[in-house]
Amino acid sequence: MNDMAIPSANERAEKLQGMGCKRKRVEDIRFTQGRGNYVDDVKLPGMLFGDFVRSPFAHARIKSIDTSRAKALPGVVAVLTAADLKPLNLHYMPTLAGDVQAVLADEKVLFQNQEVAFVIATDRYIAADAIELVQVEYDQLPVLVDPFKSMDPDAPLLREDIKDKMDGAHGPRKHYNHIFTWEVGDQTATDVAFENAEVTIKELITYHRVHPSPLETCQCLASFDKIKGELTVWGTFQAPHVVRTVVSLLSKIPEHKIHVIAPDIGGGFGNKVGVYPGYVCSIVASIVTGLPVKWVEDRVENLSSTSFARDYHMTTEIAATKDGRVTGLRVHVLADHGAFDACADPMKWPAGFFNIVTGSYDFPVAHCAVDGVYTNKASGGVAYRCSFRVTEAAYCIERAMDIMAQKLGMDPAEFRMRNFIKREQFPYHSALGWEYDSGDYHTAMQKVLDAVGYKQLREEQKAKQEAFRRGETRELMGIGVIHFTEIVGAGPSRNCDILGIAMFDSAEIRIHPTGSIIARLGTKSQGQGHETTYGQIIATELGIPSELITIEEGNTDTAPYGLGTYGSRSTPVSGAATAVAARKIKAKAQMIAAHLLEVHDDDLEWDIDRFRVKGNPERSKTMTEIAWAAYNSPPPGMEPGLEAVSYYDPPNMTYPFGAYICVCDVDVDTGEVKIRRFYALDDCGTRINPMIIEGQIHGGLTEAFGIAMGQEIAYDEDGNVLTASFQDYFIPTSVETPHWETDWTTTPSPHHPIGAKGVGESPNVGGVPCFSNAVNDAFKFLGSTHIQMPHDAWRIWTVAEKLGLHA
Ligand code: MCN
Ligand code: CUM
Repeated sequence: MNDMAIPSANERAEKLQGMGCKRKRVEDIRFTQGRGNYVDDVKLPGMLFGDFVRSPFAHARIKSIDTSRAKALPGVVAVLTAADLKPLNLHYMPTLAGDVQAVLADEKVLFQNQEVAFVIATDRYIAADAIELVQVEYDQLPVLVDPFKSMDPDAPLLREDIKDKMDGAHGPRKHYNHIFTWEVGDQTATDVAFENAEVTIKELITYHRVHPSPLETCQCLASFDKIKGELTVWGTFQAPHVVRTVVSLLSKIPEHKIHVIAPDIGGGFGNKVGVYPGYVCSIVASIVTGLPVKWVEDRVENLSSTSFARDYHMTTEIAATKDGRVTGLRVHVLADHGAFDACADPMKWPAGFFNIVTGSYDFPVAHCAVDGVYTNKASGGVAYRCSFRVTEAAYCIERAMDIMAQKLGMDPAEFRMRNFIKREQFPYHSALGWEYDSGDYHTAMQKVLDAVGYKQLREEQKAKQEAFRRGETRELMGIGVIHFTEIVGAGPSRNCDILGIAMFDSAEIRIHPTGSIIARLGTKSQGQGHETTYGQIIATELGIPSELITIEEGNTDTAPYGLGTYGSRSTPVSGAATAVAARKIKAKAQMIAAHLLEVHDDDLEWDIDRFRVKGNPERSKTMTEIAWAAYNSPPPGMEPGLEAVSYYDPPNMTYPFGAYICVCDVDVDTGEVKIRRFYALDDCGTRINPMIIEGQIHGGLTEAFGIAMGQEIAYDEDGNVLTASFQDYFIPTSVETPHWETDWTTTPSPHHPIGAKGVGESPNVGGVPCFSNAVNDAFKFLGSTHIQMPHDAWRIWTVAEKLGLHA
């Protein structure tokens, strides 16, 4: 080869558009032109439509269901009720949390808008008309809305189906409305720490009920081919392979005869992890009718019946010394799970990874207990950019650290700095059982404090407080400071499984003879940009330009088995599998190159996109040349082809972190909070695509803003859901959304092949406490310790009123 023909290293590296490049999102070419292919775009000949009859009551006995008028409507093909599903043993389905959930209400309903009957018609409008014709007679029962009353001796009995089952999926139940108690840490040592503490705080910190509300609702299309005995299901599934396995186990259809396809997904945010009655009913309806059956939720159904998030009531105590060292943490959580425990957690973790609640701080001892209870509300629990309850844990510890700093009379940033886990302590073993892989919290926090001019901000705040006291202004200034530690990337499979399915993940890479690539993964993008970023990992590992790499996900027939996308696990797990599979290919490529160059393998070195002979760099073979040879002239005795698959079981999770600061101004007369500045520094280890990371941060912060400042799934005392449309449920638009400033440090994960940690949920985990701390900080000098979220204008006005600021 002529060395004049070899472009410079820089030129070659740039051409790859590999890791670290702000490569534009390839999927956006179709999305921005309206050419995405979502479930509702899939249309099959003879397709029927299903729609649910739902309960108007939160708790009632079903006396009778009369479907005759609905069935008589022309175009109605069938109406399913629990009575039809019972003989198939499908009127209940297993939840991901070891409970069961009614597919169609059996004898009683347990929350408003619960599924009661499924109408199947030739047309979506006919189905909608027919549900009005199904007559259901109810006897109303006393409603249980307040989780603090769930375990009262005279509380209404909700789950008659399991009333005698006093041994739940996670140990003994204390009451008929109790689900589980989950405990971690050293209770005795923690009690001692509190007895000896110089200073303690205790506060009930509630993270209210919210909903992930992706723009595309949950939907599916089931098509059973009676001749072949094969079932194809298109659906909004964050974890398509899990759906296939579970459907096979429940339906007894052999797994190879089930094809699950998750096409483009219009946002998931955790809402599309769970299994919903709509999926089961469409599949049953297709098997019964022999025709394809589609089910598409509307907005009200999505907000009121599919998995909510949070609803954690966290009684939190910190023990500390007078000079501001934390000595113990004690948390008791009351978790409102609604009518069924349908939390999407790894099976052994009924409260997710809530035991990350010691956060970024070096607590010598801690104890945490969680009690899950039933109420007459929709089920669900873990969803919404949450990393399995890390959102709740981060909110809990970050509010509590502020409350303690206030009691100590210390600056909240300084108090955090004093208690951070130090860089040299990693890998760090937390009091509640985790091994944090890597971190450098002081550097991150200092960078943010310097960037925003923290000292000056505090001085300005002080001056404003004095001016407020003098009556010269009606505005209060708040500064929110937080530092979060995330835990993402489940497995390892020894700890983590879903319904017994171990949590690893996968990548398969195939290089074609001309040197272009198709790669398939076990994860499933819902907007995160996987088609762009996995290609970048492969480009850097294999020296083939990103534009020559197609990334495919979501078809269980072609993708290797994987557990899907949630808990920001794609990069930590499938990203690692991608690098490992690429390295397997590279090892074979090296042997081929050695053969072509007639040297020993060891005499070769990798150079961006080729192997070259050590000490003789003009002698080289590019990956493209090697690919051709792999098929057409492999070394004697070597199999042709150039491909590899990796099933990657991570040795540990990854622990991304970040330091955020929010500055706000509160108008005490209107209750309005203006976000003046929001500065977010994230560390997710090695960064694959800085632009996509920034997009993830912007999106997650916007959702955090929504949650902290107004979103709430609220119920009245009769269990009517009050916020089941976008008129009542706050979705920030560009008008309300603050300006975001982003920054980063890079602390690679030591156990991940490319050092990357997940990032998709970080901004929500850190964002919510940061907004809340800012609002709380504004009122602190007036003696307020903790204001519950959401911080919308009327609630803030009420706080000001109670503090006597309107006199
Ligand atoms: N990334 C990167 N470098 C890193 C880490 C991540 O460039 N060190 C990139 C990844 O390549 C990927 C994106 O950032 O393109 C997110 O990666 P990761 O953190 O691994 O998270 P997942 O891909 O597993 O996404 C899941 C996460 C979750 S759990 C929720 S909930 C959420 C989120 O992503 N839902 C989203 N972000 C979302 N973004 C959109 N647009 N839509 C959703 O539904
Ligand atoms: Cu918890 S929401 Mo995401 O894990 O799909």
